[in-house]
Amino acid sequence: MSEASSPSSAASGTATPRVFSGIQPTAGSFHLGNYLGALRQWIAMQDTHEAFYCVVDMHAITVAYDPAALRVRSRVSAAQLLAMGLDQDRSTLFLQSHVPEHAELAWVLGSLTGFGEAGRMTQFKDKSAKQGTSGTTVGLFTYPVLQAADILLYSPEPGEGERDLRVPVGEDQRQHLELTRTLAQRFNHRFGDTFVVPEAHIPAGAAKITDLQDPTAKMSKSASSPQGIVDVLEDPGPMRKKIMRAVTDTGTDVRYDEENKAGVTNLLRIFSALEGTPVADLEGRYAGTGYGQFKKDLAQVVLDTFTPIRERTHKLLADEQELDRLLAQGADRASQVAARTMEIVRDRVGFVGRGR
Ligand code: ATP
Ligand code: LTN
Repeated sequence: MSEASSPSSAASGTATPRVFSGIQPTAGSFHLGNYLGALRQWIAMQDTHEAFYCVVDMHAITVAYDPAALRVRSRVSAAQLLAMGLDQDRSTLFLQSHVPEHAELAWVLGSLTGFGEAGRMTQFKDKSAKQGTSGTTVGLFTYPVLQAADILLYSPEPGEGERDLRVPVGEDQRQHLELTRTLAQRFNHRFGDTFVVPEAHIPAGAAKITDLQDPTAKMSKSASSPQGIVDVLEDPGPMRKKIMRAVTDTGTDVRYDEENKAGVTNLLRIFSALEGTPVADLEGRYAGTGYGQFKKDLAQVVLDTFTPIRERTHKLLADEQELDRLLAQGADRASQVAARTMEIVRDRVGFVGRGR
């Protein structure tokens, strides 16, 4: 029988459905794909869930990077999330490296992960191909195990109320979420019921926003060309230009057709998600007007969404001390949950408790 009981449901002691998600601070700004695929869901879910959101700086060091840039980007990432509406009073936002239990649980889960199983992760295959053999690190290989640890540390308590752990992410993270679920089940099977098996929360319409210049590829911080990506923090002029110059297709009708009209379809998805208007209504509104008016209006909708976020981000960054104070507050709250989970995990896997 275990010496410790189960992880408590956060500091409050109540059983509320939990949400956990993370994002890497790998660029100077988040982009439209991040916003629609994941971050907008983060904001909405803080009102219905007990929410933990993490800027995963430890994941960001698995590829070549510059330490000074990482420090800047971690703060810029946190500031953007707050500017988008994350509220430290309604959710918990923190930096991964402030809570060392993430690395500790990753070690335990890594010892339950098959080498071949980790080798099948498509994101690893893509990223290692880009880095080349000499640039591919063991950290990049075990990246999904650290991601599993991020999530499972915030697993709510067994046997008490609703045990629900949701992870809002874009479509590209589905395979990592599957691995996380497998590892939770494997741990539970081997050591007794400890972790909730988490559910991916993938938005229906906007799970994959594509590159404005190559509408068959994902809009991506690392892979898209500057013209293909709309940054949240981008100035209005270039932002408008990029949308006006987005690749469309031959023909003139604004019609949703993934196969033959990938460019227009991507723009329709963006428009629909940002304005909250069904795609069919947009098709009706722009019937016969051509692409020009459609893109002009879309550019305005994008600007209206991101301008206030950009302005708030700059304000937050102007007071670094206050931003760091908010992040310390988040780390304190996350640490309480993470420490409790690790206490149970250490016990279950057979480590001797430290005497007092
Ligand atoms: P990288 O190119 O460095 O892998 P990225 O641009 O793909 O970065 P991530 O940091 O990997 O962005 O993703 C952050 C979140 O945004 C994830 O939940 C991911 O699923 C989501 N996301 C990223 N790109 C898109 C996209 N084009 N459409 C929808 N969601 C996306
Ligand atoms: N791998 C993810 C980022 C990430 C994450 C997480 C997402 C790290 N840890 C935990 C959800 C939950 C990505 O590349 N977007």
